[in-house]
Parts: sequence; C-alpha cells; structure tokens
Amino acid sequence: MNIGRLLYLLGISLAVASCTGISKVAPPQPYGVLPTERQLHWQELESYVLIHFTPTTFENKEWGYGDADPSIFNPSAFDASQIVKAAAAGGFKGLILVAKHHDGFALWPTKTTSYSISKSPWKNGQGDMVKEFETATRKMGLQFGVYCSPWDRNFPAYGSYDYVKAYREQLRELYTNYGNLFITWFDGANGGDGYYGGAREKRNIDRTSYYGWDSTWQMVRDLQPGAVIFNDMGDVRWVGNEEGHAAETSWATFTPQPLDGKTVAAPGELKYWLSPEGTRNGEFWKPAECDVPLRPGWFYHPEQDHRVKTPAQLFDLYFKSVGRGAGLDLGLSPDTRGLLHDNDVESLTKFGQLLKACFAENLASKAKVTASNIRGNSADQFGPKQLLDEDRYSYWATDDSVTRADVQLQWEKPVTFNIVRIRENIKLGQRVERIALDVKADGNWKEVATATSIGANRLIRLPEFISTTAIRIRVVESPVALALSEIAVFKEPDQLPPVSYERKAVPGAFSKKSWKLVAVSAESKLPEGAALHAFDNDPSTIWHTWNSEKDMKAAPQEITIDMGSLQTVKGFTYLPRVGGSWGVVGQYEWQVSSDGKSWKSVASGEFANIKANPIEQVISLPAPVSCRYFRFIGKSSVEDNYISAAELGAF
Ligand code: FUL
Repeated sequence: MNIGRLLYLLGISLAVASCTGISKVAPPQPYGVLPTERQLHWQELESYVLIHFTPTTFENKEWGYGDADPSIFNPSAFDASQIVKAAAAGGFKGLILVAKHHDGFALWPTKTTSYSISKSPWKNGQGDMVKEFETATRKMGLQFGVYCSPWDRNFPAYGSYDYVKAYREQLRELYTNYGNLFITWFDGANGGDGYYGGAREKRNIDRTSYYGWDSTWQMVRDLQPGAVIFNDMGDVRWVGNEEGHAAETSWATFTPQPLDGKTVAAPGELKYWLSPEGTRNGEFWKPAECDVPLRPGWFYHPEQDHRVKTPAQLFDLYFKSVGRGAGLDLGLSPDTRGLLHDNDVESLTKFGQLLKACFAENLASKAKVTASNIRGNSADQFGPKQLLDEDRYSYWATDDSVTRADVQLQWEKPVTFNIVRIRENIKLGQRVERIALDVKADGNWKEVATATSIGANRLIRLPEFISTTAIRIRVVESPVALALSEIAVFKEPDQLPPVSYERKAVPGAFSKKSWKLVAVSAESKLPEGAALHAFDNDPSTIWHTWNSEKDMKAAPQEITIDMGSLQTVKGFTYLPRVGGSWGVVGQYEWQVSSDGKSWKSVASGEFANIKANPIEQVISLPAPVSCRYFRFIGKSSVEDNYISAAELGAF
C-alpha cells in the first residue's frame, strides 16, 4: 500500500510536496464503481435521436411481421439531411439509425440476407441508407450510432445458431463500414410470431443464452471500442418505460435483478420496475437512457400527425431525463416520402430554441462563490471557483472528514432564476446522497428545493421565478468527501404553456352513454374487474379475467357491447391498463353485427410493442362499417396470462 492510500485511510488530507516544490493536496479517493471513458463520453452527449424508417413505415404498422414486399420501401423524396437538420435544431447531439428493425429488412446492402435495401426500387436497389444517414449526420456535427434488432421476423433460420451467426455478421458490417459509432443499441423485444421465411409461426428463444451476448458484445469492444452498448446488461440501461422519464431519484449505478423464479438477469427479462431508479451503490455503472417517441408510436402513422409532442412537453421531458442524470433518446419517424412531417420539424425547432434561450446565460458566472470547507485548504486545486468553469471534471472538494458542506453564490444585484444545475465529478463516482437549495430572503436562508442522486447532471427546476442576491447549495448527506464539479444558475424563458400528457380522445370518438354489456366470456369475481369497466370512460378501472394466482381465465376472452343504435364505425380503440402489463392484449380481433345475431370479423392483428409502450391502440377499418353491436376478442395476452382492458372505444 502506498503512503497516500495509508494516510487517506486514516482520514487525513495529505499535503505532499511535489518534486517541483509546489504543495499539492491528494484528491479524494473514488467512491464505488466508476464510469468508463466511453460512458463519460455518452454522458456528455445528453440527448440524441432514434430513427425508425423501414417497410413498416409503408405498412403503417409499429412492428413489421417480416413479410412485407421489399418493393413497398420506395420513399419519394428521401433526404437524410432534412431529418438530421431537424434533430440538430432540437439541440440533439447524436443520431441512432434503426438499420434493421424486427421486420428484418436491412437498410444497407448486407451480404447476410436478401431481405434488404438491395431489393427495393429505391435507387434501383443500389442505395445504402445507413451510409446516407451516416454522411448527413457527420456533416451536421452529430455523432452516429446504430440499432440492429436481434429479433428478426423475416430470417428463415431465426431461432437456430445459423441466425446468430448471420446477426453477428450484420453487426460486423455495421461496425466496419460506417465510421466510429457512439452507441450500439440492442432492444429487448425478442422472439415471438413472425414470417420466418414463410413458416409464419411463433418461435421462442431462451433470452439468457440464445444470442451469446458475451461473444457478440466482444465484437463491439474489438471493432467499436468507443461505442457504449445500450442494453440492461451492457453500458447503458433502459429506463424501464418508453415515456421518456427517469425516477426523481435515479442512480447511475445499477444491479440488474433476475425475475422471480429465474436465476439470471437477461436482456428483456429482468425486474424493470427497478430501472427508473437504478441501485444506490449498485454493482455496475449503468446510467439510464430514456427513450420516447416524438409521436405516440416509433413509426410514422398519418393519423398521429396532430399528436406530435409539443415543445413544452419535450422541455418537460428533458428535465425528467437529462435533468436526472439520464440520457434522452427521442424517436423520430420519417413519413413515406422519407422526410419528417412539418409538425415534427416545427416542434423540434421550437424545442431547440427553448433550450438555447434557457441555458444561454449562466448567472453563476457573475457570482462570488465561497465554500464552508476546501480540501486541504487548497483553493487552487479544490476551491469552489472550480464549480464555475464549466469543466465537468474540475471540482470543488472537501476534506475526507467533511461530508456535509455548503457553497454560497452571492451577487451584487439581485438575479432572477428558476433553474439550478449541479454536477459531480463522476470520474470519482456518484457520491452525494442528497442536497438542499436555499435562497436568501430578507436576510434569512429559506429552503426552496431538495434533490437526490446528483451524478453527472441534476437539474432543479423551480415552479416559480425567484429573485435574490444569494443562494446556497447544502450537501446534507454523503457517505464520503464531496467532489462537485458544477453549480450553474439559469432562468427559463417566461410563460411556457402548461404541460399535459392527458390522452386526447380520437377524433370522432363515440359517446358511450347508451352502451350496454351484452355478454362477456369471463369477468373477475372481484367487483373491480367487472366487464362494465371496459367502457365506463374511466381509464383507471379495468375489465379483467383474473381471480387469484391460481384462478385466472386465460386468452382468448371476449366482450360484446351494444352501442344502442346503428352507427357508422370507422375504427375501434383499445386502451391498455396502467401500472403493469398483466392482462394486456397482444393479438386482437373485432367483430361487428347489426342485429346481434350474424357477425362479421372486421379487424384482427397484433398490438405491436404494447408492452413497452402501452398507448391507446387505434385501429382504423379498411372501410367504414354500419353496425350496432361489436365484439372485442383478446386472442392472446403479452404476458401469457389473462385478459384486461381499461377502455374500449369506437369512432
Ligand atoms: C422496442 C421495440 O420493440 C420498438 O419497436 C422500438 O424499436 C423501441 C425503440 O424499442 O424495444
């Protein structure tokens, strides 16, 4: 053991005479697990976009089945730079292209499958869309990354080792031909129904062993050493929802937990409800990425043109993701022209302007800054002025014995603010447990906010502007000496419209006032699971077919409703329950009748991605139908258990 370490353990801040004779104080020892270089780089990017554009776009679906004819992939006006420019205008620093989604269609001329861009009429089969995106992305100064879906619903050999070999080869092509990547994204949706070269069947794989992730990811380390692996078992964890927010307390460290009854945690198979918060003192440095589409779905759907998130919503999500030390990964979906819709471009641009205006002036730069303790009294090395230099790794530190301390910022004239940004030097780990923010008012300190899990980035956003001549950041709990790298103070532009994520009714939605239950194949014996809850206009109550662990009525289950009179129906809606995926329907069917006796099936299919993104499913019929009765059949449930519905609707 060296002497510095020994004295550290004795709790002494060591002043060592360096060989040049200048006195230097030893830095604090790192705490817990630490980020790697590539994770530091990822953390600095903060926000990036994710592009979904495949034949699935042309089918108006969320998950392609793998059977779409490649000839449908023929954008009329594709322009990667239009998409990248809009992302850059939104302040995003990187772009991930879905080079292959679950439908298996490769956007580059791969040698591994004939189901690729080479079979599309676009550029007469000579195009390479991954290259076009890469070139446009780098031109705009953004970083580039790829998503290549492990699940492949087209590949005939999916489920056998032959596919795994081909998949690795796909990754090799992507890792060698498109420059340095900042991220390689592996989603957890794996195995299930698919075309599989015409077999049209369900193929289950063992998520813990099938892909041989260790060998696959070694390729990332060998070929793309700078890229982080997005995956719960990789470098960056999924935050556990597709709504774009981490928990209020969100640790960068995480210990993935296997599901009950399983011995290993595997991608797509772990206790996701722990992901928003992470694990204090967790086993791995694995910060969260919050992925959320700009529209309700990841792919473009014309009927969602008016459901693009507003700049104010994006701003709110920025605080709930980036502001909680996570990354923000915003899904963008080009339309069948191969361009972003004007509404999307407008929202991104205004969001970018908002961010810029908000963070343009750091009021802290004009403040006098003092601290209650400075490590080894060495102000040059560890003084609070390090908090103002915008360097994420220079820092104010306290003596080892001091784990509670404060920093004051004072101004000659009052400043008005509502945002404070605090960072730790995460090269020394995530140390601080909790801080408080005080404001000087009439000569006294008043606490206005507290915050936990500081890490790389913590944004405190006060609901009201405050004018003051002094603020104080008090570290109230930390297991070790402090190592904060930044305190910054901002005022957001006035008068942002209030943010609401309330579900908007589908245009033309029918009133359910005179709807009546005709029949139900099963309903819970518990009153809270009654069939009536499927159309009571209350999304918080559900129809379900569960009585107890041992007594649940499995799919298929159906419910028949009388709308009271003959209606012209253009489509139906299914709203899944909130708070978990139990009972959520996977495969569905709707039948209609005008007399309640003879029935016709008018819609059937899968609610793709409903587990990860449980939004209202809007199913438009190919042509309007006239009917008085409808029957909804939950043919399967995503968890292979029972059936539930929060609301059924028609329009
Ligand atoms: C999920 C996928 O199943 C969705 O389709 C989408 O690609 C989303 C970003 O990841 O796992």
